[in-house]
Amino acid sequence: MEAAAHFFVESPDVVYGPEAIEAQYEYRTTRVSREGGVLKVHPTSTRFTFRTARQVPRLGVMLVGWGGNNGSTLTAAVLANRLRLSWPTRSGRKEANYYGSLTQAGTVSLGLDAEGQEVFVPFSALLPMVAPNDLVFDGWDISSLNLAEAMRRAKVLDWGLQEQLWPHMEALRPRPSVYIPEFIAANQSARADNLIPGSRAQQLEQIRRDIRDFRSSAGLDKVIVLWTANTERFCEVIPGLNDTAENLLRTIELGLEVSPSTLFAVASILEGCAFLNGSPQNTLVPGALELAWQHRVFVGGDDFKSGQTKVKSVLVDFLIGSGLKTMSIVSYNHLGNNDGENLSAPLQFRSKEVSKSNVVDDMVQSNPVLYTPGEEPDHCVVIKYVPYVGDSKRALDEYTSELMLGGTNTLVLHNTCEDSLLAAPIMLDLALLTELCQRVSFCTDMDPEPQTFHPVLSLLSFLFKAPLVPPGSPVVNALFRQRSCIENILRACVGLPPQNHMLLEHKME
Ligand code: NAI
Ligand code: DG6
Repeated sequence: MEAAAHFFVESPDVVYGPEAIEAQYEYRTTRVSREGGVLKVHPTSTRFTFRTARQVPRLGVMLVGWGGNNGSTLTAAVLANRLRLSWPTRSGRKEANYYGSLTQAGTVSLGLDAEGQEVFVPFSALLPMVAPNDLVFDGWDISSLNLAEAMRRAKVLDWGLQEQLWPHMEALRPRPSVYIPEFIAANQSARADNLIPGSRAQQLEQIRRDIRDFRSSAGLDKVIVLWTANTERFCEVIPGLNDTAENLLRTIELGLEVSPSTLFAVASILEGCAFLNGSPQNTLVPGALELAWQHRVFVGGDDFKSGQTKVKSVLVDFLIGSGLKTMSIVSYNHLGNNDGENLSAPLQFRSKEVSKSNVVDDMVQSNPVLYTPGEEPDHCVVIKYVPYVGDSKRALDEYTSELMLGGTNTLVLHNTCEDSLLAAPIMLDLALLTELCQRVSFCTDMDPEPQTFHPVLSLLSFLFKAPLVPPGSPVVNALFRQRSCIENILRACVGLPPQNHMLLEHKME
């Protein structure tokens, strides 16, 4: 890879102005129509102008569930990188890095050099992005432990690293939060000692004050709010209660049923801050989505796609994409962290079961050669809480597919990893990519009025198990399609064609 991460696109279609990068881009795609049983495919072309503001803001990230394993680990990771920490372990000295982050540790190919070799740069070099080391953190937790104590409770990081981080994390203390016991497991009640009192409307106001306070006291240009608190049970979507923005706001005013996560989403939207949901529950009920649309605020979700599901969204894509008929997927995992304990309760497990189970739908539906309408593989998800293993999650998966002429192919996978060390870089990417999207606007020849991306930021699908998409938009779960979406949209913003992997230059005489 090139040592220098900076590059310029030399093209009459791309202008690097003092304030923005403007790129003319030809979006070539197809429309398909059905006429008398025949599919007609029409190539189409639309001219876009993308504009990306170059000024990178001072960005604050507020984590709901800051004192949890993910929250404390992400905060520690950014501090460890900023302070360039290294620490001894039994397998040698380790240095802080951002492995697992698409933007920080992933690369993209810019094309071929004079020798016909591909030139790669870090993903983060494609467009001006906030540097993770510059992020400022704050947040809420129903548990009052400071971030140093929370890091120790999480038992994720090596002791030598914890010791160095301790003085930097001790002063960080989560703000009180909203605790509504029926939404999370009863086994969480013991840590609920840091609570916002009052009615739902008063709690909403307090969250909004917290956001404003953080923004002004830390001198921030922007704040993004990310839910990384316990998985809640699903909230019923009921007409009149939470089906429209107006009804949802009235529900809060009247103190009717609303989940803590929805309360945080509403507060963020009303403060003009993007809200991202890292847990599986249906936080972004229709009323919250409508509110986001009304306020033109980005929302994204649901449920970080970290380990087992990431592999599933690669493996099943590979199997079905290769023409093998996957008929059974059995995913078992056990873990011993607080997330695991919360998920040992049936209603919270159910939220996770749903988000882990729907991740192959698009791949199955993409192949009518293998699957008749409505046919789908058996898909079983099991999660067990085993305290001893702590944050080290063990996942076992079995995929059974039909081969030609009656054959069977069974793949079995075993994966062990620190759950929070997979989740933290995903949280980082979510914040950085969302912030970047806030600086992108575009127009087309047909519609010269500048617009931004749809408030439901489906570009983040790569990072979520159950991606939220705008109404009517297809849900894509296949991991490399999701990655290509991000890469190609970022490339479009600097006037580069989509990555096509054809390498025709190397297929000619
Ligand atoms: P954790 O249980 O260690 O942390 C959650 C934190 O949220 C706790 O400190 C808890 O006190 C706090 N909390 C609970 N309700 C709250 C509320 N209403 N307001 C503020 N704080 C509240 O869990 P962990 O491991 O950090 O995971 C967080 C979430 O991310 C879970 O929902 C989990 O399912 C989800 N997730 C985790 C992944 C991973 O790989 N670690 C991947 C995908 C999702
Ligand atoms: C057990 O499944 C706990 C969960 O919170 C997961 O660790 C988390 O959702 C990550 O799941 P996955 O399937 O992306 O590894």
